[in-house]
Amino acid sequence: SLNWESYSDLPAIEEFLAELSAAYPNLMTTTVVGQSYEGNNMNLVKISTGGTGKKAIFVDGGIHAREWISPAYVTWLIHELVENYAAHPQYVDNIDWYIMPVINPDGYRYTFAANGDRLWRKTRKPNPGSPCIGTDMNRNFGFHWDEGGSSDLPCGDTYNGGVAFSEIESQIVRDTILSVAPQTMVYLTVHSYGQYWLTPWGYTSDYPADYDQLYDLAVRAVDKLTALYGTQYTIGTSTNVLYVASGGSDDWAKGGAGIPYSYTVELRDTGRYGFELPATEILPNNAEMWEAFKVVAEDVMAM
Ligand code: 0X9
Ligand code: ZN
Repeated sequence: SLNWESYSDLPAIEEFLAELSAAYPNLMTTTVVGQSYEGNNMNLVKISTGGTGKKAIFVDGGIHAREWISPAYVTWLIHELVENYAAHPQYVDNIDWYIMPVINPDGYRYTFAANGDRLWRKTRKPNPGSPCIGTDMNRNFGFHWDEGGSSDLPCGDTYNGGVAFSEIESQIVRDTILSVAPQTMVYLTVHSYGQYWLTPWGYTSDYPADYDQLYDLAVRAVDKLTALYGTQYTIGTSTNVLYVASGGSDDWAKGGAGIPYSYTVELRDTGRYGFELPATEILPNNAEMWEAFKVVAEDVMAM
């Protein structure tokens, strides 16, 4: 198992998923839903006690390679739901969880490689006619794609890919979400850093028609998070509290896939260490974020 006292590379995460699904076959299934550009597995974890017609929560992590605390939290979430199932069975008995811990596996591997780049963000597919590699998957989703806050230049760190869903990894996430969208009430995409709980939209400063509901759940979730250690999170639409950025997976999950509650969570910290968050903060980060996720799960159980 992982210990969350240090950051885990991609092979360690895959070994963790394989071991846990083998040990708890009645709770957890790991499926390879496709391969990345470089041939790494795109893993989908389903945590469920079976049955039909249950509401679902979809969680992904690692869309931005350098945001190591994201897979560290998402893998810990899997551990908490499965290995601590008996402490709170209601969260798995009543909800199907679909979790993709590392949706940009090529980039994630590159941030761990000796000849790589710790601060790499994008995918690793070469761009024809350019010396620069990679696309920002969080500018590559096809809802109001390329309507601001993304780069049309392959060398940009927020390169939108030239066309929506140019990246195989974005396509696989899109198709995986669509396959479970009818039952899915909440989409949570886990990033760092900044301590934000963000709602759509990221492509416009307009508010979604149901913003009051999105905001209400976010406030109650963040209240519980803050109650644990006092960590503050800022809540609001991506455009209004952060910046315009179109082509995000959160906007597409809501506007394209029709998932009503879609959030981007930006984990610790607020910039002291940024993407290079010390590993000693993994467990406290995870404990406080779990407080928020429980509020979300309780709401889904009542939907
Ligand atoms: O810019 C991003 O993709 C996210 N911030 S990060 O520092 N992790 O890169 C924020 C995305 C918010 N959602 C949308 N703009 N749709
Ligand atoms: Zn990010």
